[in-house]
Amino acid sequence: MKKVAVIMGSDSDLKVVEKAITTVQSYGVETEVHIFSAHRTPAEAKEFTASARDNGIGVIIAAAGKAAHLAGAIAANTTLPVIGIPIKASALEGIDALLSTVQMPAGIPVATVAIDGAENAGLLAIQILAVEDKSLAEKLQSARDQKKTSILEKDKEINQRYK
Ligand code: RP5
Repeated sequence: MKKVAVIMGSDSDLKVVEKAITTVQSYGVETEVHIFSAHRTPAEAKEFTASARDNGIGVIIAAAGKAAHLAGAIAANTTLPVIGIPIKASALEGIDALLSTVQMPAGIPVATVAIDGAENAGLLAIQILAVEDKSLAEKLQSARDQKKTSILEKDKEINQRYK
């Protein structure tokens, strides 16, 4: 099975990014985690990305805050799908990172999740791998079914409580 690479621009992003890592791993998919920065370690980011496909990576998650060009810079060097997580890391509450990550010019797409949306980034990576993997698709469906059951139970409970 292909691995999911999880790249963050700084170790200060880890408290948010960890949820993407644990979400991917909870589906039994291996992760490869790195700190690479588009502006502090651009050569290392490029070298990793250019060889990612040959190294068994299927999807890359890239998280960064402030002027967050990491996901776009990574996407420039691979045709693997890249998922961007804009991190809330500045006085602008993550809007800066959201716009920097999501507003990619045509030709180099980055699938951007919500500000600090690490869990959805992990789930989207699994959904991409599940296109070719039936057992992953079944696990995803079963997780959704469990969530639905729990929400319906909460609905019953709240409905009773306020009668
Ligand atoms: C970005 O700048 C990183 O992704 C991080 O979100 C932000 C701040 O980095 P540090 O100054 O905390 O290392 O490149």
